[in-house]
Amino acid sequence: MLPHCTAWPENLAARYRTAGYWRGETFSDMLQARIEQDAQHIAVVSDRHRWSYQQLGQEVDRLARGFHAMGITANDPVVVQLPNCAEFIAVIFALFRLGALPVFALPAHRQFEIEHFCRHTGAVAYIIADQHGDFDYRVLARKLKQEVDTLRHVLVLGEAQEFTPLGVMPSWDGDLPAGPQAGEVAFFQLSGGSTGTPKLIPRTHDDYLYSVRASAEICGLGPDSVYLSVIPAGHNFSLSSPGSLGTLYAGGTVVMSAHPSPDVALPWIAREGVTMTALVPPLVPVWLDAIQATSPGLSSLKVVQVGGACFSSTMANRLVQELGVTLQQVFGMAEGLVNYTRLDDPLDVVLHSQGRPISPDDEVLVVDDDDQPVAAGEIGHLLTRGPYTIRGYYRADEHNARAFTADGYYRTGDMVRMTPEGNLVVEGRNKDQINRGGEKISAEEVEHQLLAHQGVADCAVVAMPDAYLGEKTCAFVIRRDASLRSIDFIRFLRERGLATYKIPDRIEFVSQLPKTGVGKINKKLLRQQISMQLSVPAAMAI
Ligand code: OOB
Repeated sequence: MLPHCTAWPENLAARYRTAGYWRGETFSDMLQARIEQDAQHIAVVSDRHRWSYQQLGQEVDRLARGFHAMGITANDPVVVQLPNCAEFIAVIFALFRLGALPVFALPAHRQFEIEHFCRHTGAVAYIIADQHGDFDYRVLARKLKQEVDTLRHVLVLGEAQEFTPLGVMPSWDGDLPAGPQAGEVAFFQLSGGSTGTPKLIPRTHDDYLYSVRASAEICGLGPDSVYLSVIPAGHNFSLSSPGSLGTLYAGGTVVMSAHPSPDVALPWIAREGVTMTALVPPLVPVWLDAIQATSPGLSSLKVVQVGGACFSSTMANRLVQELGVTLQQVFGMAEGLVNYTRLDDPLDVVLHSQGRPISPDDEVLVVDDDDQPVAAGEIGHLLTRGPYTIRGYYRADEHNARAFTADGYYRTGDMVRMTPEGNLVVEGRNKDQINRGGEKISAEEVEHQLLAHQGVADCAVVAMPDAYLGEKTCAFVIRRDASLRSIDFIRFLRERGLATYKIPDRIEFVSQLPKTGVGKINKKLLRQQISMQLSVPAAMAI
């Protein structure tokens, strides 16, 4: 395995192979098999492309040859930050072909995060779109090229300016080197994180493809499936649960929506006969309202998955009643474990639980603070290990010692209970994180950034309730100078290049921070304080 990654113990690896989970198949093998099966079937559709499996294969080959000609080779990390588009799929399969390692950045990441990914992995290339939304990624690339020594190439989808256009790559007519082995790391996912810097998650072809294949089976995907990808394509949910990779595995069609808003995403459903899509909870009421207003033709849509953050059973019920679709709740994590309600589960299970693991070999423990199993049905910490759950983050020995138990269970940081039927219900969290409608924010990371401002004497970042996103971010700040206002700190964080979704939604100035008995900041109290404050109408607040 790649250095600084933790392999599964050999006895378990052997068992996962014997059980048929790890089949020695790489992503390139998978695509090749689909091309041989039905070359003319449509594989990927987006604003500008409509590629059959054969055309996708040709595009992957063209890109792989271009990357190779540029000197990108096996185990070279490549930060990929593309919006949802057909090229995203072609780029990652081209990198997989060479054994280069995509790092799946989110379109919302900015200089702070991208620079960290580049430095931490020693990335040799950065692949972007020229612009997306109101952001010009070339400006960011220009700064990065100056800062990061290892970064040799910037490849741009669209107007490349001084960089290399993805559309016109150097060519290589010779043989390409042999591809990677299935046991090797294929790419890095990103952790939502609860520490100072986002952690990188190494996933192998073997382990990821198992989760992809099993997810496609659980979700009943086949060649007739048309999957609409609306949340960022590199996120574990839209990539593999079953996502675009699961759809390609099943020989179906992936439709890439450049934006999740209903005006962009909904027209695809009737146009392409979309059968399945995946949403984060805040999108559900927005879509439902838009559907009521415009009643687009949605008869093809059979399954809507919702996951990434807590989803209220009231909204779940509304979704089922108003759309007449099958809802599937998905509780997953980029580190591995993914739980699904099954398509034939009774409505009660679908509305009130987050489902059960993919694999019979997913080991799931619900434990107390001393890692002892709680009584059946009680709430506890969720620990897990299994055939597609990592054993360690990349280059993070110190953190790994805390994030995993001695016998290799990943501490998810989620508080759950298990129903008598074996379904998990997410009851809360014991990680220092804000889940802003599915976007995860490490409180510590934002605190570090705020503390870099000379005017901040101390601070604490916590979640506050929000009717639309579920949670938003509130920073309690002790400022050194009373003339400093919220906008000064927000501007400071923006200028440091922190992703917009991590910028606190609210800053409360305080003269001290409450402490626990052992002298740590009492975040529980701060969370209570801000939620009480928010529930009191402003005129009544003292
Ligand atoms: C997905 O992956 P990540 O890595 O962005 O976030 C994982 C964390 C979980 O540990 C949990 O805290 C939270 O997100 N979460 C949920 C949830 N699904 C994820 N909390 C409550 N209810 C749910 N249904 O978010 C992810 C990865 C694959 C599939 C789906 C989601």
